[in-house]
Formats: sequence, structure tokens, C-alpha cells
Amino acid sequence: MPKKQKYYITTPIYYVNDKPHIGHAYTTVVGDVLARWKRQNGFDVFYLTGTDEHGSKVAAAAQAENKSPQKFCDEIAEIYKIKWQNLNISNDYFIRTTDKDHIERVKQIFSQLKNGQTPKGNDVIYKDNYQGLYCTGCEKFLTEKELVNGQCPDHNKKPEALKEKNYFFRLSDYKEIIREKIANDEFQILPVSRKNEALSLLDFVDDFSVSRESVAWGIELPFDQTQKSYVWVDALSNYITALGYPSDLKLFKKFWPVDVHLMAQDILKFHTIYWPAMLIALGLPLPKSEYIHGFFTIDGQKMGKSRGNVIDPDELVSKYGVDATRYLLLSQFSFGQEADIRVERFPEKYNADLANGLGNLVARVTTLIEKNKLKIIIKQGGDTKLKKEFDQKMSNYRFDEALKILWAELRKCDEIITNTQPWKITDHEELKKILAPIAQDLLNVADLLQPFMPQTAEKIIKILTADKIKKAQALFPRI
Ligand code: ME8
Repeated sequence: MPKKQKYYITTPIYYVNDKPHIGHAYTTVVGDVLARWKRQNGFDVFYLTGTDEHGSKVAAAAQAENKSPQKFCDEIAEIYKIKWQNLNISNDYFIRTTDKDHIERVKQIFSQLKNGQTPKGNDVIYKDNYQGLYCTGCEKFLTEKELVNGQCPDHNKKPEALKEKNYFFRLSDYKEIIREKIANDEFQILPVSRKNEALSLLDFVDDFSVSRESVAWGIELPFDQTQKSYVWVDALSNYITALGYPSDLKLFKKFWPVDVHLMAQDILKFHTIYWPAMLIALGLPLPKSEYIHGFFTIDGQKMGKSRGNVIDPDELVSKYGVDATRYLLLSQFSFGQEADIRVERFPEKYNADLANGLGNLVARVTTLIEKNKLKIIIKQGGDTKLKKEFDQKMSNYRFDEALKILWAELRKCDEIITNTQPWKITDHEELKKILAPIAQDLLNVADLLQPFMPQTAEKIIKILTADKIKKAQALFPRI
């Protein structure tokens, strides 16, 4: 048997200072759709997600609830896991940065960096005084230029003035290599607008601090007890520690380099600059690609606790069901774009595409087949023209268009039914000639729909491939 091709895909690991909302759900569903699509096409997939649990932001959130950081993290990490189950996320592993293995591995990574040399022959990390403005919300140092009215524009808060001894990563020695690898797509950043953004950012980045003196909730550096790992070094490392690096290389050898890191634009700098620099310093290959999607707003507003417009993915799941939620999230706008999620449009879209669209068609076709006791034999799978068109959209991360292709097929079936009025036909052979190709089309659509709507697709496939096709229950009750 030929060896299966591998596919390693990740989401960001989410901060546990807050509960998951549909922003997090969105990236995680996209990752799941890709993971399922690759598995369906015979790839050996490793789909990773998890939680980012160290740093001052999380410690402050724990304190606000009067809980120890660990207890607080345990609770929120559990909530993440449950919400991802409710969305039918098929991750192969869930990493937490407070996992013992991860902590040990981050320490080993630090030791390697401490002992390493840059391509220009300097120490990779060095200790120095740091003075700067730190925004706990961002978990990063800001420059004066980035402030608006003296405040962090993302968190509307004045950053803290910090002065402490830190270890620094000598990013300056890596900038040219990174620039080259981004420019020639050896390290591919998608979409192209984000690649250009990363390239221009490279001009403005300096050596960055990889440790903090004043932070208590973090991983202690193995060679300096006064220092904790900067939360981002700890967090980025998850993509390799989850595979066992550096202590257990079996999975790592199989799956690294990652095929795609998914994220939104808020964390572009860390992933397109700091992360490749760390990897080069460790002597490891860079990610094959990163896909950086836009931030979306909710009904025109940035999502935030204070605005009271944070949407819990469970709210959508209980209203529309899992598969419909996945569909509504991915069909509304093109992946990658900054966009506005119009929640008030969900019911209309649900009714049009799912209740009256897919659900109604399946019900009509199976009712007619059952009523006339037609024996229809159709086959699942195969390289249809539809599959080729669909796969091409999927390879280009055009999820909304991939879905549109399937829905166009459904509309064609609907039209044939409207035009031929099979309910008026009594001759079974004639009926079969109309309904068999429609049933086959429906089966082809259901097959391709699996990554997006796994449960619905399975139901449709089961109904259509049964010995005797029976009328289907309503797949999507009208709202
Ligand atoms: O940044 N629109 O975690 P985080 C689209 N722990 N995507 C959104 C979104 C929105 N409005 N809001 C959140 C961190 N996201 C770090 C990551 S990785 C080594 C460490 C999604 O909890 C999107 O994927 O702030 C974004 O990049 C991520 O959540 C940020 O999650």
C-alpha cells in the first residue's frame, strides 16, 4: 500500500481569560472542515487546537474570580473542550500550555535557544534591560506610535510602563532569511495581502523579549529562576510540543512541518516573524503555509464583553443545530475577508438554504421514491465533475464558493422536479428515469458536504444507499 500523505493543521491556542465566542468557533470550524476534507481524501491528518493559559492576562482573570490560576484554567479549558464537542470538532489533540509535557518541552526549547548561535554567529538570546509600555490585553509591548490618546487602541487601556531585566531574542540576525522565505513562498503566507503585510512589518521589528521578570504565572526558565517565559514563546511552541518535540520525536517526524497554521490578523506578527525566527534558531523547517483570515464584527460592531454582543457558539447550536451553525458560519462570507456577521440574517438563510433547500429536496425525493416503491440503485463516491470543481474551491480556501457549487446542484434538482412534476406521473419506469439521476446528484452532494455538515451528510447518505429508500424525516425544521 502506498504511504498515506500527511496533513497537519492547527488553530491558534485560545486565551482562557475569556470563554470561547464565535470568533474562536469560526477558526476552529474552518480547521475542522479542512481536516475532515483531507481525511475524506485519504490523508493522514493531525488537527490540533488548544488553550493558551499562562501570562498576566490569565492570572488577572483568575484573580478577579478569586480562583487560583490553575483552577481557573482547568475550568475554562473544560468549557472550550465541551463547546468544541458541541460543534462536532474532530481535533486529534487538545493541547493546554499548563500540560506537564508542554512545560518540560518549553524548558528544553529555551535551553536549546540559550545554547544556540544565530546565522551571524551571535548568541540567540541575551539578557538586557528592558523599558517599555506593556499592554496586558495584547500580551505585548507597544510603541508610542501604536498608542491612540495614550491608550492601546485594541483594549482602550493605558499600557503599563515596565522596566525590568529580560532575555531578548536576536531577531535582527534572522530578518533577511525570513524575508527571503516569505518572498519566495517557501514559507507561504496567504492571502497575498497578508504576505505583503508581513513583509512590510519586517522593516519595523526589533529583537524581542522572550522572558519576563515580573510575571508569576508562567514557565520558569531552566537557566534563570528570576525569569518566566514570555507567554508568546510558550504559546507558539505548542505547535511542536504537541507533536512531542524535542523529547519524543515520533509524531514530530511524521507531521512537521505543519501544512497550515490558521489564525486571524490579530496575531500575524507573532506567526509570520517571531515563530519562523524561533524555528530557524532551533534548526527546524518553517511551516509550509499560514492562512490569515480577517477579523469579523457582529452587526457592525467589534465583539466585546463591554458591548454585550459576544455570541456563544452554543447559542447558535441550540437554535439551529450543529450542522446548520457550521453552515451558517462558513457560507455567509468569503473566508479571509474582514466581514460583518449579520446574525439577524441567520434565520432567513437557514430557512432558504437548509429548511426549504436541502431538507425539502431530500424529503420530496425520498417521499416520491417510497410512495412508488421504486428500486433505485446509486453509487457513492467517485471522481465526478462536481467533486473536481468542489475540490478546487476547497484547495483555495473558498469555502463559501464550494458550498455554492453544491447548492447550485441542489437547485438544478429542484428545477427538474418542478418542470417534470413527477407526482403526476404514474408510470414507474418513467418516474425512475427522472428520480434516479436526482437521487444520484443528491448523494454526490451529500458526499462532498461531509466536511461541512457531517451528521446531515451521513443521514442523507444512509437514506439514499439503503436497500429500500424511505421517506426522510425533516432534516431542518423551519424556524
Ligand atoms: O491570540 N473574528 O488567543 P485569542 C475572527 N492565545 N476571528 C476571531 C475573532 C473575530 N472577531 N476573535 C477571535 C490568542 N478570533 C493567542 C494565540 S497561538 C500560538 C496563541 C480567533 O484567544 C482568531 O483565530 O485572542 C484569532 O486569531 C484568535 O481567535 C485569537 O484568539
